[in-house]
Amino acid sequence: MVRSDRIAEPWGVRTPYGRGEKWPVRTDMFLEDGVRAETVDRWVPSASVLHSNGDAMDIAVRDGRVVGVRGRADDRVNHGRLGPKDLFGWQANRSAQRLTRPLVRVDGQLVETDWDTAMDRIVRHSRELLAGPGPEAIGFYTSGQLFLEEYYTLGVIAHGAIGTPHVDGNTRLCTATAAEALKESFGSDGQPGSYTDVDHADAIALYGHNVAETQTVLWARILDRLAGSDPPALLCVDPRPTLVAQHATVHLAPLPGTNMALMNALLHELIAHDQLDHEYLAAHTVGFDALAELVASWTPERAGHICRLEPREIRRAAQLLGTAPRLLSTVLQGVYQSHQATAAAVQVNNVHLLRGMLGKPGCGVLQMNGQPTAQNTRECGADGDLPGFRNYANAEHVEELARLWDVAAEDIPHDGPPTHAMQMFELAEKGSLRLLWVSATNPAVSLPQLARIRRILSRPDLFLVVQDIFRTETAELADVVLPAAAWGEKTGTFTNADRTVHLSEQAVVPPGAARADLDIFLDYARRMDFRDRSGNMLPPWTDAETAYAAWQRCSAGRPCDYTALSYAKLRAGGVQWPCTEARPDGTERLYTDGHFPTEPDYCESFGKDLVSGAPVGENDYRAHDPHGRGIIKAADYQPPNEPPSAGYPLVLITGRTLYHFHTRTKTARVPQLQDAAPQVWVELSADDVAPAGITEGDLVEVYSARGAVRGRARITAIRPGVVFLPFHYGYFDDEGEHDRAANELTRTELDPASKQPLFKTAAAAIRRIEPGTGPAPAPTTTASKPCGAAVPETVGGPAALAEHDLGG
Ligand SMILES: Nc1nc2c(c(=O)[nH]1)N[C@H]1C(S)=C(S)[C@@H](COP(=O)(O)OP(=O)(O)OC[C@H]3O[C@@H](n4cnc5c(=O)[nH]c(N)nc54)[C@H](O)[C@@H]3O)O[C@H]1N2
Ligand SMILES: Nc1nc2c(c(=O)[nH]1)N[C@H]1C(S)=C(S)[C@@H](COP(=O)(O)OP(=O)(O)OC[C@H]3O[C@@H](n4cnc5c(=O)[nH]c(N)nc54)[C@H](O)[C@@H]3O)O[C@H]1N2
Ligand SMILES: [Mo]
Repeated sequence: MVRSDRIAEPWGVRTPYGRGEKWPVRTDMFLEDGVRAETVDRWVPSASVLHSNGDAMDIAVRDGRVVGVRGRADDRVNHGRLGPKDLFGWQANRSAQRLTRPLVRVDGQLVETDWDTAMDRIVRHSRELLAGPGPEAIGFYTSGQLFLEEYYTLGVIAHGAIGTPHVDGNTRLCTATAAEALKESFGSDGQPGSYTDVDHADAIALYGHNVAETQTVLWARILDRLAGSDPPALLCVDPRPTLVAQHATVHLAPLPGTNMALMNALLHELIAHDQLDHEYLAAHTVGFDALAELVASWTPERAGHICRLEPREIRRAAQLLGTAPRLLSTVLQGVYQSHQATAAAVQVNNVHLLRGMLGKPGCGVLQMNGQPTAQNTRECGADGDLPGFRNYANAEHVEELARLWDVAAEDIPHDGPPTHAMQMFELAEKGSLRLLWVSATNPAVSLPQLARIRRILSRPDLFLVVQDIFRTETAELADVVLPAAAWGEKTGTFTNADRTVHLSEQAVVPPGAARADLDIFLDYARRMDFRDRSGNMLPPWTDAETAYAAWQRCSAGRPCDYTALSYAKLRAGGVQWPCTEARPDGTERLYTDGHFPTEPDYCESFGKDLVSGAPVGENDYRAHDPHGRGIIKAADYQPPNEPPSAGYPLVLITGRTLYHFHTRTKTARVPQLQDAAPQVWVELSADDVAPAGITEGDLVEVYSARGAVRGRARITAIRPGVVFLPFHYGYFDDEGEHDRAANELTRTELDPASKQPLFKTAAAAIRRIEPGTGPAPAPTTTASKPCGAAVPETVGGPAALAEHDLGG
């Protein structure tokens, strides 16, 4: 056992390996002071819920309390490794600020109450609305952080029992574009690739994906390849100097919002140099000619002018993509939350279709997820889509669900695309959505244009239910607050970004009267007395394992088939879906035979126009039946709708830092993590601060047409003309001030196809408020690394010492 400061060294020690070798084991562990592995009572299998990587771990329990975590050496995802949030994050569960009793609003104040009182209020309101305006007055806004069993239960309640079309997850803000891009190209959601592609790749291209900070263990895997023999070449497309950029063979820092121009130029180059797999194209794809025609004029010169990149750098990037024998690509928020999100994400799929690089070791596409359980929100229909990747526009798919749930097909809303999150807020703004039930998400900090969101959530005619583990900014606006059990206090499964399913079992009891989200949803269904056509309770299940069994039946025959994946099997470690009798050990890579789920009777979606977002009709789709081939879809570049201007000369982007998770309800309550990034900061380039006389640590104001945020300036190697704000800082621990949440500045604009908000392209300006008294409170170990000024290194000290064991 060796100990190291995992705040100072977030990725831990290197364990180099060569191409095609097995990634060595390194078991990481962090236990509370005074506890040793030998003195732990029980180890309970689970996986991380602070990102999408699915790092498997055992929860250490002593005297009925969580006292630490240890990575699982035998799990396919992490081979024992854990990141800083995995190692330290569990401490939030034990915070004295956990919600322990339901709250209801009485005379304007939230007061503690019992479950009967709180649930009765919700039931009374639901009944009134169902009897009056009807199901469409009720909406559910959920998460990417609950468990599969909870989403499926919520999905059945919303789609099957109530029959409202208004159900979505915060996955709309997160990976709606990933899902849409996979449907557009391959006919269904579902990640083609696998993390093991990192072990085989000759080149890895990362588009708007700061993997070093957002999936630290996946980055450790890449770092270990880079340290071994035959390291892969890296292409990084990101306007910030992330660690990925620093390790890249080619780093392109395009002007935010111009991904589509760049992608078309890269495709142009592949075609111009005939770096194509003609056999694969002919046998397994449709749509090549239209793409070739569209990108013909997209020379590196033309794109370079728009992206403000050197044409020769674009050529180098294309050369890297075009010559790699095995190419792995990853895509995340720099694409999904930027202008032309779906269109650009689809072009990454196109690179792989053109080069025939799918379904083979080292040749994956990872249209990444962000949240730990976002895949399940999508699979189970809690994002509005129908469960099991069923197609709302396919009558037989709707019938199939109606049979499974024993309800009438016409009672399952399927007239058009599901209501997306921002549309639900708009309906509430207009007064037609009257009950909004928010579970495991904090929209008062995470949605764009917060002043508007606060107004909507505060409307007297909106009955707001908030189900959370803490009293968040959103909870403060609620009519009823329900205290939920957290990870470690309840049982359920979830699926990471490479389709690996983990079981997370209850390790300890929840605090006070807090209850598992599953139990809360089922309690609501019972109190509402929802019934199926035969008069049985709907949903009929009673606990996590029976909910899971029902889900297995729902998934049967669909791309995300879980039928042979029992809890018992999952206790041994993560397994990738589909997992069926024919494939009892799961499936490492999809589409190994070049066959895609694009048949009209089977596909999840008939697709959309990438530019307008208009759905393609069934007849149109059938007329161009792809017959199981991959669909190459082209799109032209369009300039962003809010380009920099004289008044707002900078492009504002927002995102994450390594040490915090989202709105910090958990990570602000973990000393090691909070101390590493205690306050908001503003990342600026030296070129942009010089005229304003701003230096490191000065208090500056960033303002847009929507609002203003104040923070300390951090001067970095970010591309000139761009300002970056971390979006983590709400106001629950900041005396109610509204001047530090990035979303005060962002716009309500959505990608036309995925309806994902564009958190990464707005115009802004800066001004200096007052001189600083020291450096900005930003980490030095990450993309916020300072350039120029002498700033003390970010360290965690003795409290952040964690152990690792290379023994295996
Ligand atoms: N530490 C930590 N890890 C997390 C999370 C967290 O909160 N903290 N959240 C999890 C979740 S839910 C998610 S969705 C993921 C997100 O993970 P990432 O997508 O990796 O994180 P972001 O910081 O949102 O954005 C990534 C990068 O996009 C770049 N970018 C901005 N605009 C553009 C553009 O127009 N084009 C290009 N090419 N790049 C651009 C930014 O500079 C930024 O470095 O992280 C997951 N992991
Ligand atoms: N400007 C800007 N805005 C963004 C982004 C960005 O990059 N820039 N990224 C977007 C993305 S990708 C995402 S994913 C969202 C995230 O936005 P949110 O979902 O709002 O962020 P979280 O802080 O993760 O909120 C999750 C909530 O669930 C609670 N919770 C945790 N576990 C449980 C549980 O088991 N049960 C219940 N009931 N509650 C639980 C937490 O306490 C917390 O309040 O933000 C989006 N907003
Ligand atoms: Mo996300």
